[in-house]
Amino acid sequence: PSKINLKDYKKPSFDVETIDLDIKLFETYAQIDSVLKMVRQTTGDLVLFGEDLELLMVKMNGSQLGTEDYQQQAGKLTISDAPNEVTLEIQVRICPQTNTALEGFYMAGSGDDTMFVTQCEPEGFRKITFYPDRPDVLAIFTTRLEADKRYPTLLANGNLVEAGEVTDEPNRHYAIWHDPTNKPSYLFACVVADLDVLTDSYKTSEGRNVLLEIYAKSADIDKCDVGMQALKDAMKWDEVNYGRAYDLDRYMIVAVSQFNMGAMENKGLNIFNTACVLSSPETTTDARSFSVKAIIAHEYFHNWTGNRITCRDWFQLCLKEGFTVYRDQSFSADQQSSAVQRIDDVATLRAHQFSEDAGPLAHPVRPESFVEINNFYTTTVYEKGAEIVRMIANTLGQEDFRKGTDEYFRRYDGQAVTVEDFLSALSITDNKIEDFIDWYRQPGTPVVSGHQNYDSATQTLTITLSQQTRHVSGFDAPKPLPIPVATALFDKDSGNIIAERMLLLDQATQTFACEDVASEPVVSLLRDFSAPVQLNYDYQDEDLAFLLTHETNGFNRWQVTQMLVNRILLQGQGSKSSPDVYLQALAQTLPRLAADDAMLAARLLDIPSAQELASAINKNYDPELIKAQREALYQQVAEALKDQWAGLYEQLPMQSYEDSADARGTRALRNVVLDMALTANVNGAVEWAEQQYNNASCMTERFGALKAMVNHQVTNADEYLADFYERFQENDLVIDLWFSVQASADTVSTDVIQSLLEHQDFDWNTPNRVRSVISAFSSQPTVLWTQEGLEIYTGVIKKLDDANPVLASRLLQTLARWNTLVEPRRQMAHNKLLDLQKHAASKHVIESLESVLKA
Ligand code: HT7
Ligand code: ZN
Repeated sequence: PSKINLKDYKKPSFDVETIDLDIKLFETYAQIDSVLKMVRQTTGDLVLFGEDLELLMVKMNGSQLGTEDYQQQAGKLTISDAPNEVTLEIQVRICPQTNTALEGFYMAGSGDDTMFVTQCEPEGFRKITFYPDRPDVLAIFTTRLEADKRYPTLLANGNLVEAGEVTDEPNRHYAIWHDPTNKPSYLFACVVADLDVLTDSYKTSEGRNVLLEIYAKSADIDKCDVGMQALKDAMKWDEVNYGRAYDLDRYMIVAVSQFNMGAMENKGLNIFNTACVLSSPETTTDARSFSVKAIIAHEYFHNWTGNRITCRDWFQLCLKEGFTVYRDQSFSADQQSSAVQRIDDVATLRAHQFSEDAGPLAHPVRPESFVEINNFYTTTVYEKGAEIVRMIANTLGQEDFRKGTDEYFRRYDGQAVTVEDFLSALSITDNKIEDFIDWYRQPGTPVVSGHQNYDSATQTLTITLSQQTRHVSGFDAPKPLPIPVATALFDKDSGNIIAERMLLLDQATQTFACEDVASEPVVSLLRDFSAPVQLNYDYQDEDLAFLLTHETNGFNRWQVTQMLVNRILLQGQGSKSSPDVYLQALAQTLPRLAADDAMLAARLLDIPSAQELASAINKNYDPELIKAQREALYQQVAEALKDQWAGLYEQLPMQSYEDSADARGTRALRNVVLDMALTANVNGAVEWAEQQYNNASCMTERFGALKAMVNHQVTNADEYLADFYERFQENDLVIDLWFSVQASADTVSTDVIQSLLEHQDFDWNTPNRVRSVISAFSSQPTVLWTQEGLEIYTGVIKKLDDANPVLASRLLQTLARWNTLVEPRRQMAHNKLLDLQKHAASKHVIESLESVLKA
């Protein structure tokens, strides 16, 4: 497969002014007729992309073209010497009924329960018809949909213009939709289905009355209220915080159970994975429900950051994704404790992005080349991309950042632009942020090391910081990046902050002097995680314990516990700390915090995941050792605080369900306490779990109890699993939880995984179900990295490679860190990957394997 390079970007020779699409869906195929009005922009051939299409007819300016009039090869249809104004009429046939890749136009569901939906980002539109399917070609779309009346719901982007019966065909009907906004083809969407709808409305700050609709299967329509409220909250939030109002009269969301990712921001017609839009207390955990709200907001925010201002090419993906993730994180921070939001965002970044950046899949936030763009919807593009926007926003300050974003929207509305355009608009008040471009270009996580020196004679504290980024092969030698390090000095006696500063580390090594410091303070660095870096500061354990008690901001307190835990757990990797200081500090902090902020208290008991710990180990990573150390520390915490669990559990009684931050905090902490109590064998803890399961008012309580019982292998765990299955067997999303709690159990074996894969409810065509077993299983490295574990895992990739390459390739990326394993696991993994390479078929899997194997 051939590589595409950022440096080779060329403007398209033709623009499309309008496209009229006529999509007729029949029993076994669909026929697509399109009319494209195109105008020449520059010299060159007229190029259309098309994949898996049966071309029936093509006419140019009224004349039918023969095969001698165009070339068709490698997914392109090329017409040389086309006139400057062209009307193309194209007729193709496609087969959505057999499209298992879930890209383009595909059928979801089976038997009598089917629906048809599209997924066009990034390059799915070319599987619907021939088209200049690239994000810098913007056009006005009119879409006619025609289908059997068995599918009453016919939706496309924009406004409904007309609907009715098809003449002489009593069982068929049609609808015509017109989207007045210029959009790239990746934002096209249509739906042919039989769905119910939840309706609401929103009046924008500009006075527009917007009809809001969430479409779902009738059995799920009662789970759409949370999403609807989140949509209205997001609309309001974007008006208040960015001055952005919605621009169409209708905003539709459709829930579909077979979907490769979370959701898609198609103009005026978002399509959502059911897991990311449906929510009800009885069936959805608090964590999931919170992420439903965040994803609804994320897709809504794309209307401005992505749809109205889009990407010039797919290398600029972070332009829309990084900024939109930053926006959804800020929205979520306004919906709950901002400290907890930051904790969760940073924990995700550290667990996934740091590990990606440390391995063979490391790439810049703006990649410079790719074979298959689907392989670059990564945590680096999304989450590290968001961190860069956050650093820029903090560097500019709230007011200037707002001026900059206003300028961005003013200057580029309706255009397809680049990261440089974004930075130039943001620089309107001050060009100090232009150096941040290097963050987009350079892969690898910088390591910031430092120490301090206090001179009592001059009352001066000097902090020396240096930065180092590993040289990722294939890229230029790394250069120093601008790293904002938010810093506070704490007086050791009073515990108060005596000075706060934002240090800008933009050279390899720098010294910062703080004057008039009466005695040596404890320095708190990288507060609120002011940059996506690893921090290695010369702390004593006692300094960290001090900060755990005195830090004013919840995020920073959590960060300190994580540093302590990492020092304890990564002893073999050169750090040395005893758990005593950590345990003492926890024992002191927890009781008060549990009463003040239960959610934060729950987070303070976090022990980094095996995956996060592994990301810091570059050689001889022994999954058994890390697991044993994690478990030992968990056990130590549970036992050190053993006397507190019963009291705490009682302090957090089960009450009737409420969706408030306090209630969610109580539920989160209660689940952690329950697990700790089971770990420490506290008397009666098994009964607490049983009662919590039986009397649960919501899924967070019920699932928390089930998970704890399964992980601790309590005697009746199997009965509870059976009960859970029975209660919820009609609900696919809950059955996903049932699969995942077993597949991710601390005690899971490959036999269990095998039997889950053979279960009657396992379904290879539903990514949620595949992930509920396979991704859950990959969270247990001691089982994954074995002969049998790898056999299963790579077997799944082989099986999906042809049917759903996007999913196969994403699952494969989880194996990227094989090269850091201790022998013989490393060799075993290497052999399995080489074997997979012999069978690899899709360019998605071929490209990912090539990168993974170059480790
Ligand atoms: N912009 C979307 C990214 C996306 C996607 C979504 C669903 C299925 C396949 C997809 N490929 C790419 C989602 C987002 O970031 O909002
Ligand atoms: Zn997005």
